[in-house]
Amino acid sequence: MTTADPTSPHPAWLPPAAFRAIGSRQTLVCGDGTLVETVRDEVARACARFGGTVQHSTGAATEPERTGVGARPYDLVLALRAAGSLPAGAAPAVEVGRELGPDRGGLDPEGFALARRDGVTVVLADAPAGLLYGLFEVVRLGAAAFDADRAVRVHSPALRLRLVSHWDNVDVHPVMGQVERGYAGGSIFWRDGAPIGDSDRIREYARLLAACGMNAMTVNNVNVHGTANRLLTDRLGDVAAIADLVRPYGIRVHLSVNFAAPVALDGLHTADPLDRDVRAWWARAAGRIYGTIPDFGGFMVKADSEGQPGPYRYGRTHADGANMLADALAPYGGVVHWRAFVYNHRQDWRDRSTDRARAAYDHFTPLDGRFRDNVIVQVKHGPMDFQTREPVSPVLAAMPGTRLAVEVQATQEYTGQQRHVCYLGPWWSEVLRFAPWGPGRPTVAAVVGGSSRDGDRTAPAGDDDRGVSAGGGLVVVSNVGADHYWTGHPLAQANLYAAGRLGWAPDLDPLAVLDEWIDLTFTPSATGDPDLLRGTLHALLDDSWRTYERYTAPLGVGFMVAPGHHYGPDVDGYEYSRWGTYHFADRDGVGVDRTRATGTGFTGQYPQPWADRYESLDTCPDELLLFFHHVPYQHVLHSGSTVIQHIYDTHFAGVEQVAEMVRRWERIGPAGLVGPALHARVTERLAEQLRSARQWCDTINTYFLRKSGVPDVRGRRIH
Ligand code: GCV
Repeated sequence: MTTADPTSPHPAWLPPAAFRAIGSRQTLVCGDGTLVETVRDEVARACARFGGTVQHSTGAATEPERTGVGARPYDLVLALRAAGSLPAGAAPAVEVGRELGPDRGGLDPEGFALARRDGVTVVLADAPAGLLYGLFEVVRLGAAAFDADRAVRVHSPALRLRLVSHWDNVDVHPVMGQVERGYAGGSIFWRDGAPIGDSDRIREYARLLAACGMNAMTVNNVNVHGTANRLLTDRLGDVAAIADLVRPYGIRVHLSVNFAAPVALDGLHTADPLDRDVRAWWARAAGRIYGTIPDFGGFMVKADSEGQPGPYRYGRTHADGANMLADALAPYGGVVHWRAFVYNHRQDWRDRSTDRARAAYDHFTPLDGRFRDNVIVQVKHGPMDFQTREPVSPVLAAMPGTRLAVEVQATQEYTGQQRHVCYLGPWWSEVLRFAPWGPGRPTVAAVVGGSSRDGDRTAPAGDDDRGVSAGGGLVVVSNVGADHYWTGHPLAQANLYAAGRLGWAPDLDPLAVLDEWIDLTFTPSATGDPDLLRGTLHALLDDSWRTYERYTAPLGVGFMVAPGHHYGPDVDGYEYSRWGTYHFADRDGVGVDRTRATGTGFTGQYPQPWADRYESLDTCPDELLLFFHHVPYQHVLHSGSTVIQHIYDTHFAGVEQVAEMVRRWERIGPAGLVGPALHARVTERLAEQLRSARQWCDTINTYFLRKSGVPDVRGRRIH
C-alpha cells in the first residue's frame, strides 16, 4: 500500500496493483449492457496502467478482425453466453461453454463459471451481473488466475440479497450526529440536510461493494426524521442521483421509511395500514419512486421500536403494516425489509418476567406465514442488540413461512467503535454456520438463503410458491464514512469486506477471507518482507474479537457499557434501567436466569437440542453461561475455572494481548511495509485500544472483586 493521498479516498481492497495481472494481458469482453460496460471499463483502466489490451465484442461485432486481434489467443475472456459466436482467439471459451452446456441448466443471474483452458482464462455468465462478479473473482485470484489449467467451476451467491444498511442521517441529529453510531467521520451521502455531492466517492464505494459481493444498500438511517422523510417525495431526486452512481456496479438502492410518513409529510390524520387513504398514499409514493428509479430495491422499516411509529398505535399487527407497504411495492418488484428489533424500551425493572431477549420472538412468531412474499423480516443476529457475545436469535429458527434476513453490525457500536481492532468475520461466520436444529440440520445461512425448508418440519407445504424459498439474505450495518480510510480504523475495512464475502459464500473460512483482503489491500513492496506483514496482520486481527471479549464482556454478559454513546465500561450503566437489565450481579452471583425452570423461559424459544442444552448448567456453553443462568461466583465452568477467576484471568489476558498487538505493529513500522500515514493511524488507534483495555480490566475486575469479595487466586493487583 502506498502512502495515503489525503485528497482521494483510500483504495481499500481495490488498489490499482490488484489489477496488475489482468491489466498486463489481452482480454476479450463479450456482451451488452451497463454492467458489461463496467467490466470493459475496469479492464480498460487496468490495461491503460499495465500495458495490456481489451477488446469488447457485442452481439453485433463478433468477428475476430473486427476486434482487431485476429486469431491471436486472448489471456482472458469474459463473455455472456448469449453474446453470440466468439472469435477464433477465444476458442477455449467456446469449449468451456460447450462443457457447461445447456444440460447444466442456466447460471444464477449473479453467477458465473470460471475455468482456464489452453492458456485462456474464461469467465462465462448468463447475465451481466455474473460477469461483473466473475471479473472481481479474477482480480482476487491475481496472477494465479493465469497459471495452471482450472476445471470449470460454477460460482453463485448463497444469499440472494446482500445489503449494506446505512444509519446515515440526512440532517445532523442533535445527539447522534450525521451518522448514527458512525465512527468514520461524516456521511458519504449527506451533509447538513443536503446531498454531499461527492459522486466519485459514491462510485468508488459501489465498486468496493461489488468487489466484495454486495448488491444493495439503504442510503438513510432506519430512524427516519426531518428531511429524511422527504426522500420519498420532493427529495427523491437525491436518491435517484445515488442510484445512478451505484447502478453500474449492480447495487440497488433501498430507502428507510417512516411508517407515519403519510401523517408527517401530507398531514393525513392516520397512518393506519388498513386505511384506504393511507394505502393509496403509499401506492402513489411507490409509483412515483419507480417512475424515477426503475430498479429501486424497496423499503426498510423500523416500526414500533425505540420510539419509532408503527402499526401498534392503530391496533394493527406488524404483518398488517409490512403487507401494506409490500402491496404498494409489489407491482414493481420491490421488497420491504421489516425489522424484528421490537422490544419494550420502557421496562419496569421490578418486573422480573420482562426479558428483552424474548421480545422479537414473542412479537413476530405468531405472525409467521402472514407476511407477503415480498416482505423480509429482518432479524438481528442475537436476541439483544449486537453485543460482543450473544446466542443466535431463536427467531431465525421459528418462522418457516416467512422470508428472513439476518442483520449484523459492521459499525462497531459495541465492539470498540473502530478505535479497537475487532475483526468480526469469525463472529458472523459462527452465526451463519449455527445449526438451530442441531448438527447436520440446516444452518442460519440456509434459513436466510432460503434453502432450509426441511429445517422445521412444520414448514407449510408448497411454500416455495410463496417466495419464501428466496430467503431474505444478509443485512450489514455499514461502518463506512467520509474518512480517508472509509472506516476510521484502516483495519476495520476487513469487516465490510468480510460481510460481503460471507454473504456470498457463508461457508468461507473467515481467516481465508482475511487473507484475500490482505492480498488485495496490501501490495507487496519491493523491499519489505510480505510474510512479516501478513503475519503481523493475522496476529492483530485473527483473534481480535475474542480478545475484545476477554477484556470487556465475560461469559455472555452484555451492556456493561457507558449509556448513550456505548464506549468504555460502566458495569451498572444500564442495570435496572428502562432499557433492560443485563447482569443482575449481587454479592452472591451474576447472570440472567433465562431458563424455563426458574427464569424468564427464554430457553424455550429454541428448538431442540438447544432448548435443553442452554437450559442445563451441565451443557450450556461457557461463553454463554451468564446469558442464560444466574450462578454463584464460585460456580465451576467446563474450563475448570470458577466464574470469578475466569473474569479476572480473561481481563488480564485481554490487556496483555492488546499490548502484544501494539508491539507487533510497532515492529513493522521501520520496515516500511505499509505507508507511514496508515501505520501512524493504526498506531494511534492501538494506543487508545490499550488504554481502553486497561480501563475495562480495572473497572470490571474491581467491580467484581468488591461485589463478590473473592480475591484473585493469583494475587494480582486489582484496584
Ligand atoms: C439505529 C441500537 C442502537 C441504535 C440503533 C438501534 C437499531 O439500539 O443503539 O442507535 O438505531 O440499535 O438497530 O435500530
